[in-house]
Amino acid sequence: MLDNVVAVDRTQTPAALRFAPRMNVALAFVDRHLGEGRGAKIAIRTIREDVTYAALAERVNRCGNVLKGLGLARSDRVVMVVKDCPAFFYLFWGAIKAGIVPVPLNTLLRRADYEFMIGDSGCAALVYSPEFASEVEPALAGTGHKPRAIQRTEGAGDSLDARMAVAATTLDPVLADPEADCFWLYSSGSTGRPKGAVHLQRDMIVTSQRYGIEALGAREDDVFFSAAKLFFAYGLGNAMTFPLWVGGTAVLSDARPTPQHTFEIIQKFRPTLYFGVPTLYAAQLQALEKEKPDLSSIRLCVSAGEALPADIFRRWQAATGKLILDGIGSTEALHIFVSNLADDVKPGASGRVVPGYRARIVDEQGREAKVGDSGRLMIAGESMAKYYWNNPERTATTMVGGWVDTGDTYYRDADGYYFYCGRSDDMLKVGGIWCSPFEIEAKLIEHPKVLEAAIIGRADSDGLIKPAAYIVLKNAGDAGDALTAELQQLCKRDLAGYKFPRWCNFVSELPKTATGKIQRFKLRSLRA
Ligand code: 3UK
Repeated sequence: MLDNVVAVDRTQTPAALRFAPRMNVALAFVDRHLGEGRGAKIAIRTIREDVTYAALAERVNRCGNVLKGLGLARSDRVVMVVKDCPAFFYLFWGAIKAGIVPVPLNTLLRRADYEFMIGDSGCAALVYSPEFASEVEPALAGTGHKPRAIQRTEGAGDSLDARMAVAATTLDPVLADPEADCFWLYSSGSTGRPKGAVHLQRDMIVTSQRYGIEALGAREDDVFFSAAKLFFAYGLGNAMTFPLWVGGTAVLSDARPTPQHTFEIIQKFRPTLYFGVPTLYAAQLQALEKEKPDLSSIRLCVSAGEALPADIFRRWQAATGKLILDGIGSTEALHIFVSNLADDVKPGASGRVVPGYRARIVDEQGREAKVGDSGRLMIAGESMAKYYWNNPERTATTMVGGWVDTGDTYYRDADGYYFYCGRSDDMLKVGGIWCSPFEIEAKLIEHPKVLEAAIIGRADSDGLIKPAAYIVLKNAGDAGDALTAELQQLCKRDLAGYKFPRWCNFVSELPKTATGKIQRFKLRSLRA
């Protein structure tokens, strides 16, 4: 038993996981390392500091005590808008150890998004990095729900940092059922209204064991660097739960993951496992034409968030000699459930089912699709979110009889490889992050010259999807580059940075159904 939390029986394949009936998952990810002699080992590295496992465990306790001191109690939510830094770990695990539910939010969002999530979560506390004050503070002012406690992580005056410095260093774990609610992650829906996926105590153990160890082969001597940030389920696994599960080292950077910056981090910290998204691999490939960074520390690269085009896989292998393992994961599943493996790669495919998960492809009638026939990908396993907070309708349509509907269209070949064909809804993935067409359309029609707008995904020169707009103007004569720039500026001002339309096509009308619904699929079949 690892710290009275879980027993991993490796005599079976996949290894059998047996959870204690009363447990706290923070013990298995944080405190366990002290008992296993890793106190002096470095758990987290950043440009500013190294944090040992002993320091991590103590600061997690301090942080849990700060949250309790702020009046938070069992099952209260603490919303986190926190950059990739050690405080993210302290808050997340400190909350969990104290029985409080952490809810990390995407730090690239804007005030209207935060306003909704603060209200929807009914959070008792909100903690944010000072860098995000200009979006978070107006959101707080605008929402009807007022969290009891509001704290900046650091900076002058009252802060989490200052409170941690004077907090007690020990904390009794609040024990819970392995299937008790533990943390949430918000995921954007096709209507634009985000859904809080509620994850359970056991879920991070399942993903760390199934994908982290058994599929990826993560080990104690690995150094993990994820260009995808911690707020994203992908980054949370890559840069926090996997390293802490194997007793490895996580490298964190709060900077924007540009090619130059990621190369700098890789050269400075020499990670062995590197996690990116297709858009970044494409940008890095372009940068590699001019510079030759030393990437020799890396033994495997991973890609997820959106499909990795086979061409990027091949060019990366030619330029760096490294494999990129593409795998599909989701917020609901918490991490990757269909993946390529180091000794089993099929470029252009998402790979095969990760042991411990089950996948089905079903047709419109819910019948199993034949090999080669496309259908909806459904997934089951022990790390699935139990429900969406405050959203029984979406829970009922997405989580059906133990299966989670991914909303993706896939086919499977005779060898069990899964191939991505697109979304079953109109949602886009831009740089691996959800993007709702409705949200961009709603912003565009705020412009006084715009009558109607439709957003679809269009592949750029690397085969990666970006938003493209079809716009009907009140006065067709206004069309032109100046208006395109103005509309892009409007979106950049009010929406998360990756959501602006890269192309604006001015048209005289939009294809619609008899009931007036925009037929985005018809626009998708047009040529750019
Ligand atoms: C799409 C992919 C093709 C697909 C995620 C790894 O992306 C993650 O979670 P999200 O909830 O989005 C899930 C949706 O994204 N997708 C993700 N990976 C791939 N499509 N090929 C891929 N390799 O539409 C899926 O339904 O944001 C990824 C680990 C954890 C995650 N949460």
